[in-house]
Amino acid sequence: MRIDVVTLFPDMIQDGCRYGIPRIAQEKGLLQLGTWNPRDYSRNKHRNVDDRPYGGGPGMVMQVQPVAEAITAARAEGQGPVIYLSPQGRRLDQTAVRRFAELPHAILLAGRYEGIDERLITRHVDEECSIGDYVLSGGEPAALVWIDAVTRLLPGALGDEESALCDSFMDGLLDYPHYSRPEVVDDLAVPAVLTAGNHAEIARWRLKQSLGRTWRRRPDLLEQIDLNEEQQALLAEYIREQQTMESDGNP
Ligand code: 4GX
Repeated sequence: MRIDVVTLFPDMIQDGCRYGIPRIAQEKGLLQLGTWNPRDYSRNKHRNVDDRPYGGGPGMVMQVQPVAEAITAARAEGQGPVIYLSPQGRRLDQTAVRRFAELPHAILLAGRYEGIDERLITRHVDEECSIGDYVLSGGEPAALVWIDAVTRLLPGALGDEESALCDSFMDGLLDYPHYSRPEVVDDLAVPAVLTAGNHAEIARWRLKQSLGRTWRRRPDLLEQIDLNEEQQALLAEYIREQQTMESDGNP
């Protein structure tokens, strides 16, 4: 996959992709990363790329011409959509990440200042994408989130192909708890089922924990999926055990 990022801070993107999976994906040739700085396309002697908003008000707006030309330059690198990172976009979730990971090319537009001229969106942006309902000071951290989530799904990027299949969200559920050595930390022991070596029981326990945690912490996610009979039975078991603990007065 090739990803081109239009940004006033190309080093933020390049440096952020020098770690972890995005780094490994680049080293393996699975990810090609390019950055395009609108400032390089400014016709202003001070290399300005912003101007005051029509209608007044605080802050500055990114100008059409330098951003449009940076996008045009990035377009020469592939056929992918232009995706503008903004809180007005459709929320990024794992379903969208899987869809993006199938693209051979994408151009990410990371804005600064109070925003970009709306006509850039009208003419040059194919899709708006939000990483969550909060306001960043620029699109670059959102672009890095996008790149990280997408890159780890590129075939061969994780090394251990099973990891992505076992992900939290693979079945639309939260992750189960993980443990490693030592067997006891302070007064906290590893759940006995994980050390007993019955792999069917371990899988059953993990699925039950995933279901139970999703039920407790993210009931909105449970509403989006249809549980099969095994899953319904395991969740019922989890809820029953939960109620038993409450009436026992145990934590
Ligand atoms: N998920 N931001 C975009 C620039 C901007 C400012 C005002 C339009 C209007 C964000 C998010 C996000 C901050 C990126 C503002 N654009 N991006 N940037 N949440 O907060 O993606």
